[in-house]
Amino acid sequence: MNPSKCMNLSNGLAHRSLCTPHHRILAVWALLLGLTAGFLPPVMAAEHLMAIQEVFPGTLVEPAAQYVMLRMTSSGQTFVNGTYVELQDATGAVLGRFGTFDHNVLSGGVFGCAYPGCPAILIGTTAAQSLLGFPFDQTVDSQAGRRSLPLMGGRACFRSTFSVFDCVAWGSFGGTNTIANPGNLCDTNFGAPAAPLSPGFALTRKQFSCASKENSLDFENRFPHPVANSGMNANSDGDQDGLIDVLDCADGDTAALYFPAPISGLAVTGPPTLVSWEPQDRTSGSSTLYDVVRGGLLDLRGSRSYELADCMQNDQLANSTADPGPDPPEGDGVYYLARAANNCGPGSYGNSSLIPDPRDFLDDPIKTPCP
Ligand SMILES: [Ca+2]
Ligand SMILES: [Ca+2]
Ligand SMILES: [Ca+2]
Repeated sequence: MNPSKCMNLSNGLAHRSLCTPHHRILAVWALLLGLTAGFLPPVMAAEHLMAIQEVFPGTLVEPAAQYVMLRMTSSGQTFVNGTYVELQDATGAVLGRFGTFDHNVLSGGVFGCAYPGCPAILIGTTAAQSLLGFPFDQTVDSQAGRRSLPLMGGRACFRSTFSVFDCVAWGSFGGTNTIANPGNLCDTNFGAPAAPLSPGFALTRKQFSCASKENSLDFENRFPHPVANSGMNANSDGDQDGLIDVLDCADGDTAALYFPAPISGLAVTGPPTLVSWEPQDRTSGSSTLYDVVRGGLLDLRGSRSYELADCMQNDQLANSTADPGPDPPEGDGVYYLARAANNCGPGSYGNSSLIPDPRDFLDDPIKTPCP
């Protein structure tokens, strides 16, 4: 027995134990542990070396299809059970949780891996899982107190009960974008907020530096590219227009992206009368065009249908149009409805709560005033 080995132990009890005749068995265990340690990452049972990589608020058509993708920045960050994504509103007040992990993940990656070469972890809604078409690592729908991502301004932080590991703020967030109790040795000041969340896009990390984090420089809105911990994904993009096949309405046409959504933000200003709406070319592609129909309110009230509507603009490129027509007579008014179309076909003028829906006439490919 080597007395010097005994002296290295600080605990007297352990000292006696190691210096008993069992020391040879203990020495074999130590040898095994030493060998094993050579094949495993230096940090075991960890979750703190993680960065938020994508924040996806859903699409114009499916706003409930939301996910957050985390990315390990070192190997072995698999012990996520109990960790969660916390959400704050634009003032920095805690809204609740986007979701909580109720289990660990399997893949810790290759020893020595670094961002973005280590495994991802995907947490989101079943609507997002269905939209993307492959299993997420954690679905969150039924979790108590869950909140959706605040679109215009907010902050998401990946954290455990006592430590915060990474945050991204966006849009109009005006709260404090720092953390007090970092769970790693990375930058604790995340700087200015990134761009607002935008339906159809994932707020995507384009660079990672543990020592220097700046949300406004590190993130931008790109089309989503989610990956699960196993590496499973649906990220093939046949026409290379940036929108993956499962979301692309035409996989062989770079001028068409998402199928057109119902128009939002329809407004009338004037005089002179100008009708405008939210453009969809960023989400539906360069082939996006708009139809605008116009009719009289007294006609609409009398007939309870849109069959007297006129086509005011057909297949127009701009997201606004002037109405040079005369003002309606006193006691009457003018209504406008618009839809988007792209190379995949026309979208809808929208739906009312009535059955049958009077707008079905406008959406009918044969009867519609602006074919
Ligand atoms: Ca595509
Ligand atoms: Ca396409
Ligand atoms: Ca048309």
